[in-house]
Amino acid sequence: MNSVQTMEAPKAQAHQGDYDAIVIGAGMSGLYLIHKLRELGIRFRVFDNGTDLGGTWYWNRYPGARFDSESWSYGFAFSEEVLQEWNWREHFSAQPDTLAYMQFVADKFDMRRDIQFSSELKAAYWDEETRLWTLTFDVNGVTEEHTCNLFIPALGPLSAHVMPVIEGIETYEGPAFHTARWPKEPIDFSDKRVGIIGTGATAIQAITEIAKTAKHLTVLQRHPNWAAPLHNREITPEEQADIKKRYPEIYEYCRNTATCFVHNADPRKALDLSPEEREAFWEQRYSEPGFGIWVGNFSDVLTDKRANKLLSDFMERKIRERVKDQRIADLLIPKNHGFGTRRVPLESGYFEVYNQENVLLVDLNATPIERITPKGVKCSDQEYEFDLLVYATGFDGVTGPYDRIDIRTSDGRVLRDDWAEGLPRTYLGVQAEGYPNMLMVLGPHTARGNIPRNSEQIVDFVVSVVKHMRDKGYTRIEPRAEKVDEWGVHVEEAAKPLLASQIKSWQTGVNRNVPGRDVLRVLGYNGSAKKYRKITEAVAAGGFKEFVVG
Ligand code: NA7
Repeated sequence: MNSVQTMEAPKAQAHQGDYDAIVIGAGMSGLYLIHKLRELGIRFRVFDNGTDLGGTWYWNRYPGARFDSESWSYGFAFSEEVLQEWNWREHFSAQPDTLAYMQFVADKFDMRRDIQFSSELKAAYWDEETRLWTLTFDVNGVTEEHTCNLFIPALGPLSAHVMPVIEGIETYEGPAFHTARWPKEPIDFSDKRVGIIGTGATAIQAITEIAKTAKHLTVLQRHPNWAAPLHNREITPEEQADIKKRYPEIYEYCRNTATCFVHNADPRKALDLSPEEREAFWEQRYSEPGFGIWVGNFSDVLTDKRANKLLSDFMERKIRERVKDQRIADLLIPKNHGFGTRRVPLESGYFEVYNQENVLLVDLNATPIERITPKGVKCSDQEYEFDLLVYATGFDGVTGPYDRIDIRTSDGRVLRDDWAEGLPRTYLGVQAEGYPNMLMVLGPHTARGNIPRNSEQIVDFVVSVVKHMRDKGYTRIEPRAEKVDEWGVHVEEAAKPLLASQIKSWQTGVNRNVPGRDVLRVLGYNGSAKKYRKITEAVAAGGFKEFVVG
């Protein structure tokens, strides 16, 4: 008996189940899990509701969809061969290239043989007696059940897309698509009057692209978002060679930043500097690619209202410089949040779109939508007719994908009820209190930023848990109650300094189209990705004493 075994729960006779582990989701996290679980040699299977792999990059194929993280910081780090063989075309890869990359990796390692597609998880039931999860899938209209000891949802924080709640939405007669359910065939906009609802990160990409060719584009805006230039361009052969040489260095750097991006905060405070010094720094950041203007800014701009106001004023001036009609510029300047307190969309000519003759911005605060009609959208002043209607209305973030599955236990717990209000109760965001053997990847209360880097940390931890259980012959794991309490307090404390914690967005769990989702919640871990990794590594090194196993 070693010290870990003294913490065992009473042993029960576990049943075998169809699999040792079932993974839900064949996105970046799911594919990395395939690689790692194969190494363990356990019996596992991945299920995904798409007809192919890709997750976010499979579903979000709307025009203009692309990375806001540097391509070369986003990919899988686990295979030196892939790193050397794959050539990213652009510094910020477009969706088709990213999907092609994921297919390349899947093909190279023959990953599809471990995945069952077109399988939507509807319910998951934990039976304490057998120590098995029974997962119920809808497979092209047919119900299928599979049992497993370990249930590993890798659902992605932004996979539950949300349609707006607008009267008459079902009456629209033309083609209409949510951006996360965009058709696979290309659409010709040149003969179309297009309407788009929403002005978040997705819409900002889609609007910029659609406006290039649309006969006419009407943007229906409720609230504007701040956006900063992406500065994308093709990767030169010299840069390609340099990137390939520096991969280990790049990934190591990312792993040690707060958000796993190649940008890190400048330790100086905006408020300690002269206006000239601040301005020069912000001009520099504004002219550089990527998220530097957001997460590579002065250390106080995301935590101190006065510093944030100065930065927001700078960004406002930029919008005013780029938009000719100052009445339109007024409408494009956010009034309900400061720069960086929501996920910052990166843009490639977004503001200039509003200088085009074929684009109209409708302010829904002045003229709210009354209903959707067979021909288009009726606002309080007039009806707009469209040949195509685009819903860029976002997601029920982080907990939404879990809420859509009927997850319950033989003790009578139901996850969506447990998480209906307040703070989801988790340990490290990997296990939800009361749900043994469910190991979440990128669940609530995990660090987020550059998603593959974040998920890599979590998958490494989850797989270390699985390995520990396999090595010791355990069939049940759940976190100790006091550890759940401690993690909840820590997560709340970590969120306090951030101005973003007070701003309504998907990141704070707010979605006005989802009943009950109008209250601010802490859904991420804001104590830095580096700290999160150190904590999980310490838990693993200490023999998982924070969990009750048996
Ligand atoms: P977001 O950022 O949640 O944006 C959704 C947008 O849809 C936002 O502008 C909303 O306006 C708008 N919206 C939603 N419902 C309505 C109705 N009923 N009427 C008018 N406008 C509406 O989602 P995205 O997909 O853009 O981005 C999500 C993440 O994906 C992004 O952060 C990246 O990480 C990738 P509102 O602000 O609520 O007034």
